[in-house]
Amino acid sequence: NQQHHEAVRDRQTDREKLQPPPTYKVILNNDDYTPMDFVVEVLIKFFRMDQERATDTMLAIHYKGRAVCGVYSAEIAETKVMQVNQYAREHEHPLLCSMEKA
Ligand code: TYC
Repeated sequence: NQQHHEAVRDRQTDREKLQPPPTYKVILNNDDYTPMDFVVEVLIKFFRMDQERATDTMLAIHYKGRAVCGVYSAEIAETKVMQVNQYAREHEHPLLCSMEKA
């Protein structure tokens, strides 16, 4: 019957429907060439940080290799990664932004 077909078509289980949507950490990775000032600019422009927090985060990446810059839904995280990587390429810097499940 109709209800059976709806249940078969909608493969998301009742248990899954109760879970909050997954979130993703958006990460900036260190490299040897991207200027520090450019990384600070990126953190302000794309991650809505103020100058002080952006500077602290840039230095954490520089000394530790990477840092989480924000945690977002899948769609927002994917958009941040694409926008930051495009902005870095446009300015001919090797800066790499990536994401992983939170
Ligand atoms: N390591 C870079 C330098 O010394 C600075 C840098 C910081 C690069 C953070 C990337 O995500 C980064 N110029």
